[in-house]
Amino acid sequence: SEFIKKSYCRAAVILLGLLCLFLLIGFITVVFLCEYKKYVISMLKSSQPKLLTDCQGNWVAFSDSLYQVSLEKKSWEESRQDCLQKGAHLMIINRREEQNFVNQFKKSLWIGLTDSETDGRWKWVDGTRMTTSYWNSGEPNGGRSENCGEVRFYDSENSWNDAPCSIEKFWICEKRVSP
Ligand code: MMA
Ligand code: CA
Repeated sequence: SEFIKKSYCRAAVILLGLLCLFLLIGFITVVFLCEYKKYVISMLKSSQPKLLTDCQGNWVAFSDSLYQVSLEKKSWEESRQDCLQKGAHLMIINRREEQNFVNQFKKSLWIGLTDSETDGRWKWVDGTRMTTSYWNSGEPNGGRSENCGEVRFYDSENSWNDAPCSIEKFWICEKRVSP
């Protein structure tokens, strides 16, 4: 019976040992998963400001507005939509300084100018009529087939061209800052 007692004791010790081992493995797993979760959350948090600056980036300040030249090409209408989504609008050129500013990008760019409603009656995307213009010589020449305005002959102050609205081009958004 002394032998049986010893055997039970040994079995109990082994069982307890195994139980402890399983508990330890479980504990380590839980701690590891919790720490891993904390790590992932901290990574997400620390990368957020970077993402935000990237999303809001590429805006250039000039006078009372911010301007953003696109990184891809789209039709005039899709460009207009992109600016609206960003709380902005396709660039509206009211002053000579703005005209010289946009030419400095040395890029063909859609601006917020169209005569889609009535041929020859050029309007800005805010609904105002175009009064001062910077058409290149011979432009606008597209009649009913070129109803959207672009900056194209940027080496000349008079850089505007009328082009077919469906053509995919880079574009420039404008966000008015104050008044
Ligand atoms: C292209 C087109 C027109 C523009 C002329 C100027 C050939 O057509 O962009 O809109 O008026 O070039 O040469
Ligand atoms: Ca033209």
